[in-house]
Amino acid sequence: MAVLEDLKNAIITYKPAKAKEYTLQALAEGYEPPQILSEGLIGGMTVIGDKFKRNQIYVPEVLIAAKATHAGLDVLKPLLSERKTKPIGKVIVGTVKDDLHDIGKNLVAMMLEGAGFEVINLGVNVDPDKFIAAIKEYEPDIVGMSSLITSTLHWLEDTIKAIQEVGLRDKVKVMVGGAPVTEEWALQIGADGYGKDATSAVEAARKLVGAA
Ligand code: B1M
Repeated sequence: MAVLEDLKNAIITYKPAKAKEYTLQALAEGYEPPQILSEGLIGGMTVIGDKFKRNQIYVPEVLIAAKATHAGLDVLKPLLSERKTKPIGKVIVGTVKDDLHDIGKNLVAMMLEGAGFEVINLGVNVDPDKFIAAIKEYEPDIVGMSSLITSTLHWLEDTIKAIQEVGLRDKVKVMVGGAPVTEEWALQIGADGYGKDATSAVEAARKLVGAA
């Protein structure tokens, strides 16, 4: 467990190179990628989140911690997304307009890939038109949207409405998530699925494609 503690500390102490090194070391010591992810990377980012909330650290520090988290994620990504069979469904994911948070959304994307989905990641600050263009281009089974700040929550609803207005709503299932999103809100805005975290996002997606 020492290496996972070192990994967590590399994030808390803003050291991207060390985060990469300890992720590789944890793999070499035989830890499974999901455990490295949850105990090392998410563990570190949770501490950073608490400090940010209490104004003990500010945006620049959070950005370096996020960079450290991504350094570890880059190592784990190919392992988490290894797919041995035909995809069980196609998902496009994106963080909604005006929202730049992508760590959680990227985790969800990786876990979905690991569960056998083909994932098209549209990135951050994705406006409704971009979601619509991607639905037309990729014809996914599911559109997954992430919102991390209360001020961007409305874009979840606005994007669903926009998809409806262009007549594509019955062609795709919509799944939403992100820290301020609740299941109740998801239902209220007409989403088909909701994930509290990456694991429940995978469960929800499997249900939506009838694979659960
Ligand atoms: Co910002 N930020 N941030 N931030 N940031 C929060 C979200 C905040 C809660 C911090 C706080 O004040 N307490 C707060 C929002 C408050 C609110 O809405 N009421 C906040 C704020 C205010 C802001 C700015 C406005 C700050 C400013 O500039 N003054 C600004 C906004 C920028 C913008 O988006 N336009 C801002 C900026 C940033 C950074 C750029 C510095 C950085 C983002 C870097 C990046 O993502 N590349 C950042 C970060 C890192 C955070 C915190 C510290 C951590 C977020 C995170 O990565 N968590 C966050 C505080 C916190 O969460 N405690 C905070 C770890 C991640 C694994 O969890 O993202 O929740 P999460 O994802 C989970 C679930 O939510 C779920 O599964 C994931 C994995 O388990 N999930 C889904 C996510 N998407 C899903 C989709 C699904 C299903 C499940 O289906 C499709």
